[in-house]
Amino acid sequence: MRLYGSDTSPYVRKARVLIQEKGIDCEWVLERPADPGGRFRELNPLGKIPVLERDDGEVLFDSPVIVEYLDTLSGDRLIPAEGEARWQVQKIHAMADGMLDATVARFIEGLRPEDKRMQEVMDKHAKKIHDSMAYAETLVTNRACVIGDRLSMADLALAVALEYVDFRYAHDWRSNHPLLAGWLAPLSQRSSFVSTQPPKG
Ligand SMILES: N[C@@H](CCC(=O)N[C@@H](CS)C(=O)NCC(=O)O)C(=O)O
Repeated sequence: MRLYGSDTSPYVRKARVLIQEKGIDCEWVLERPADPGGRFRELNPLGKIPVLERDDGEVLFDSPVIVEYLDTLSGDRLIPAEGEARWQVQKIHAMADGMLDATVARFIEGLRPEDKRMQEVMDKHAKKIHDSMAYAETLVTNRACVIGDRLSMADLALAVALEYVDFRYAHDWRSNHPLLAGWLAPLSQRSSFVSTQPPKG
């Protein structure tokens, strides 16, 4: 089984973190959308990463689909199969993905020449990020896990999103969200996070 994607994509990182957390046998193939060609383009008509190529030849894409499939392959489920916990975990997973979408969009707008850059667009995306952080701050009060008392995809996705904000929209969010900062710190030390950090520079 192979996972195609770059070392900077947070959507790819979600899958790589889950693969490590669950000890799944899956090869990571480094492919970047900025480079020409790439097997992922042959496999995904949307031309996006991550893409998962299974040993039976089937292909899966879009990170929520990939991580849910991988989660079924071994050990305890990080996305509960049923019950209220499933909906709560998937809600936070979706919010974290929305934070990623907003951070990517804000970053891309910021790359435009200054005279073409629209500040209101950047502010709109920044507000989504800040409001989601404030929402998450209410969930981590005195708790190690976002949903229930076990590590779940909600924790992994939210931690990936917060670290992606540090990567592409570096600013001091920790002063305004001290509980969230305290919750993230030990997760960032897990080997699944340390070994999938985006490259510096
Ligand atoms: N909803 C998708 C988003 C994936 C995505 O936007 N990936 C970016 C890299 S971070 C990409 O492949 N961009 C290239 C393109 O859109 O052409 C997912 O969760 O997998």
